[in-house]
Amino acid sequence: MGTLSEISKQIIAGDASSVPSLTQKAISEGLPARDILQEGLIGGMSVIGAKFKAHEIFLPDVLMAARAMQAGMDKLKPLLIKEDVPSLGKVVLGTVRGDLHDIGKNLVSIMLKGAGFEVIDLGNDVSPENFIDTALENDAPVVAMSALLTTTMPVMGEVTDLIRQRGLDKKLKTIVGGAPLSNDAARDMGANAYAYDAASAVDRIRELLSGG
Ligand code: B1M
Repeated sequence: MGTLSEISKQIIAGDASSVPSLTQKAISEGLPARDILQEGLIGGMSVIGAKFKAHEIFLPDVLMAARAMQAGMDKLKPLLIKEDVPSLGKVVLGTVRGDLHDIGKNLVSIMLKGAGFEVIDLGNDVSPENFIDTALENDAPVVAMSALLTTTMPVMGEVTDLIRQRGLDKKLKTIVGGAPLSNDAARDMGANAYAYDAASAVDRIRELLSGG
């Protein structure tokens, strides 16, 4: 079995002790970081999502897989983040109120930092006020929000509404992402941009800051 398949297998098994060493092995074999991420780590987590949906596994299994995935991402992080690049601008990032899913958000953070953005990561379960106040306090022009639940997605609309109510829509731009989102949903909730994955979040934020 190839190293990437082995990584997926151990994510599915929720083995946080073997995933870091396997990720290191894949790095040493010269495999590109993006392939390790996409085929190894995200590949395993997709299987977990499908099994959970089909009631073949339960929440503790998902949690163990999430820990294993995070452990692998920690190994990969130095390869995705370049040090000493001039800052392209500040981005306030978080998973919205009521939502504890943070793996995708952490990936967005890694990709943004890798591209040279300064990221103020508020973690998960972030209130609309916290997103906006943090952006203002830090003079950050972009609020980037992640949601993984259909029930928490509307909180993103609360943030865009509040930005407009406070007359901040010229100053603050919003970008949304996460599994239940789409271009249409993003437009309906008044967000300035939608990104399907972490890599395209970088491109969309670049466009937002260049006025695109
Ligand atoms: Co939960 N969960 N979960 N979960 N979980 C999902 C999301 C679910 C689809 C599973 C399923 O039923 N198949 C389902 C949601 C259904 C729905 O709303 N439609 C679900 C559910 C129901 C729940 C609970 C309600 C379960 C319960 O308690 N009964 C509960 C909710 C807790 C809460 O948040 N209040 C819950 C809990 C959990 C755990 C805590 C156990 C764990 C999260 C651990 C953690 O994050 N630290 C967990 C996990 C791991 C998942 C699945 C299996 C995997 C999510 C993940 O990390 N994927 C997920 C099923 C699935 O997605 N297939 C599921 C890997 C990650 C890299 O992908 O986060 O999608 P993702 O990020 C992607 C893109 O979406 C995008 O970029 C990334 C790729 O590059 N992206 C952005 C994300 N944010 C972005 C922001 C951007 C741009 C792109 O710009 C700002």
